[in-house]
Amino acid sequence: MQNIGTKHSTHTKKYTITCLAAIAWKKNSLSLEKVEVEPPKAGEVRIKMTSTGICGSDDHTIKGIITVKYPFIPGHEGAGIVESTGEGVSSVQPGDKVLTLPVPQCRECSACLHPKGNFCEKQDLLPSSGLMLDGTSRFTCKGEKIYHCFRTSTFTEYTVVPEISVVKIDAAAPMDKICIMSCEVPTGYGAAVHSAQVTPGSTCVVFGLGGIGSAIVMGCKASGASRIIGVDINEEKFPRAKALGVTDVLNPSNLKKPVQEVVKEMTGIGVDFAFEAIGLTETMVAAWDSCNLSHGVCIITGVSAPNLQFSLSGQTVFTGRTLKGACLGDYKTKDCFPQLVTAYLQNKINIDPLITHQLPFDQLHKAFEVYHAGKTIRCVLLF
Ligand code: COD
Ligand code: ZN
Repeated sequence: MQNIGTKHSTHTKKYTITCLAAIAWKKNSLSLEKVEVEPPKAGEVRIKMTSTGICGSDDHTIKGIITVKYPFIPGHEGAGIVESTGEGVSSVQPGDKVLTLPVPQCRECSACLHPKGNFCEKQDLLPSSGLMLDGTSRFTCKGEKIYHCFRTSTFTEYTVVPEISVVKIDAAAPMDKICIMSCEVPTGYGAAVHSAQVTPGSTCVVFGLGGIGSAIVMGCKASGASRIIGVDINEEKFPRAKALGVTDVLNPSNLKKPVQEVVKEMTGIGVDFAFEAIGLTETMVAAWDSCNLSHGVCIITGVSAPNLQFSLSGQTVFTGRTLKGACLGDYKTKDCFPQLVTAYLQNKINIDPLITHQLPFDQLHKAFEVYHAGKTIRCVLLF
C-alpha cells in the first residue's frame, strides 16, 4: 500500500560538491581553487550561483578594511538557483530563483521585531565570524577549513547559506542581472527613496559615484530631486553619473577649498540631502558639513576601516540636521528584496544602466582589474 503518511521530503542531497571558487588566502590575495562544498545542514540552503556583482565591500573584505577571517570565499551580491535544502527549510525549495542576503532577516531579534530595524542580530558582517550559525564552515580546500563571508560567499559555483540569508524571487527574473538587487540597488537606491525619503524639488549631494553612489543618484532622480551634485576623484565616473541624473560634478582634488564649502556656495546654505558612498571618515564629515544647517539629512552608506573615528563640531549638530547610517537602504531584506525585483520586472525601476560590465566567473581577476582601474559602475560575474 502506498505510504500517504506525514513523512515528507527534506530535499537534502547528502553529498559534497566539488566546484570552482575564489579564495582570499590572506589580505590582497585572491585565487581560483577547487573547493569542496558540503551539503546544507538543518535550516540551510545550498545554491547554484548564476551571477554575482563585484561590490566595493568585496574589495574592503579582500583588503581587510572590513575585518574577516582568512582564508575565506568573498562575495555577497548574489543570485542563483536552490540546489538542495536542509531539514526544516520551508521558504525555498530546489529550483527556486533566489537572492543571497548580506544581512539576514530572522524575524525574531530586536531589529527584526522593530518596525524600522533591519540590522538583524544574526548578521555576520560587523563583526564577521566567517562561520555558519552553528559555528562551523561548509567549505574546505586542500584539507583546510575555508571561512564564509557575511554568510553568503557568492564567489563560488555553489554556496551554502542559512535560510534566513536567502529569499525566493519572481521566476521571471533575469538571472544575469538580478544579483545587484541583493546589494547595490537596495543600498543605493534604497538610501535615497527609503532611508532619506528624498523629496521632489530638493537638492542632493552624493559622495562617491561608484556602484552604490550611482544607485543613490538614480533614487534621488526618481524622487524628483531638482539638483544632484556628484563628487568623485575619478572623473571617468562623471559621464555615466550625468546620464543617471547628476546635474553638477565636483572633483575634490581640483578644488582650491574643501568640497563641502563649494557645495554650500553652490546651494546657498547647503543641500537638503547628502549621501556618503565611499567608506572614508573624511568624506563622511564632508557629507555632514554639506547639509543645510536646519533640516539637512546626511546618510552614510559606507563603512570605514575598523577603529577609525570622526568628529563633528558640536555646534553643527545643535542646529537640527540629521545624521543617519543606512545599511541596505533600511529595507527588511527578506520582505523587501523580492518586491524590488518585482518592481524591476514591472518597469518601475530600471537597474540596467547600473551594470556596465559582465564577465565569466573564471575571469574574476580581469573583473577586479577593471574595477580597480575605476572603469566600472558594476561588473557582474556570470557562472
Ligand atoms: N573622494 C571622492 N571619491 C572617492 C574618494 C574620495 N576620497 N575615494 C574613492 N572615491 C570614489 C571612487 O573613485 C569610486 O568611484 C567610489 O568612490 C567608490 O565606488 P566603488 O564602485 O569602488 O564602491 P561601491 O559603490 O560598490 O561601494 C561603496 C561602499 C561605500 C558601499 C563600500 O565601499 C562600503 O563602504 N561598504 C561597506 C558597507 C556595507 O557593507 N554595506 C552593505 C553590504 S555592501
Ligand atoms: Zn555590497
